[in-house]
Amino acid sequence: MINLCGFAVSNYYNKTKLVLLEKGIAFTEEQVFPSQEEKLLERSPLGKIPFIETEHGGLSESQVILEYLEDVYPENSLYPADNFERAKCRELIQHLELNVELHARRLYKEAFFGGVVSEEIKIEVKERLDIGLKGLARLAKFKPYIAGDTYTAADCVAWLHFFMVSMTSQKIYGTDIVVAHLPAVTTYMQLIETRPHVQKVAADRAVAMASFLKI
Ligand SMILES: N[C@@H](CCC(=O)N[C@@H](CS)C(=O)NCC(=O)O)C(=O)O
Repeated sequence: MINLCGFAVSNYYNKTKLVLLEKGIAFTEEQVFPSQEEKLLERSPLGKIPFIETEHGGLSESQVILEYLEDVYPENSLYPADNFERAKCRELIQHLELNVELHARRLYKEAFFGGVVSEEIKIEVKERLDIGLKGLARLAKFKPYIAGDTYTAADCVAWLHFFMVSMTSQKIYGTDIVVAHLPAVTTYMQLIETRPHVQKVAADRAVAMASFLKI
């Protein structure tokens, strides 16, 4: 049985959890917070979450976990069958994470944790987000799913990261930068949220956010 470690505020934890749920893989959840304590570093090399524990050992990095789950549990695949379409799906995920979410992440301290981010960083992050989201707008299909007519891993990732980036940009810039670049996103988010497993992850996230974050 897979043990998923982390906490339900984290979009990367929720990504892994949603994939496990959508694929119908049995798992347990263990609440773990990131830290640099040796006890955690023995389980997660950088002290980050999420990580999973399997009968073969531990695994970190949500995308690596996702790929592992696809390899070991090919049923209920979250990738298209065609090789090129699979690659396009992974391309979307990579752009979402490296060129959008990772930049927005620099603002989370002020958006969610009561900290302060300098004006300089806010300006720099806005520039990066504009470039990242413009690129994503060229790739995203919304027909009706982000990679085309099938629900894929890219939707699991997009739904989670769009939520965080939208909320962050509204708090920091007073405007929803995701909607500004991707007007179809509002209808898209509503469509994704009709899925029962998405609703379960959203409900758990709401409970976790209310207790952990100063929002
Ligand atoms: N690339 C990693 C990102 C994971 C990540 O950044 N997790 C955050 C929580 S959302 C964390 O553990 N942060 C603590 C830290 O950066 O030390 C993945 O995909 O799993």
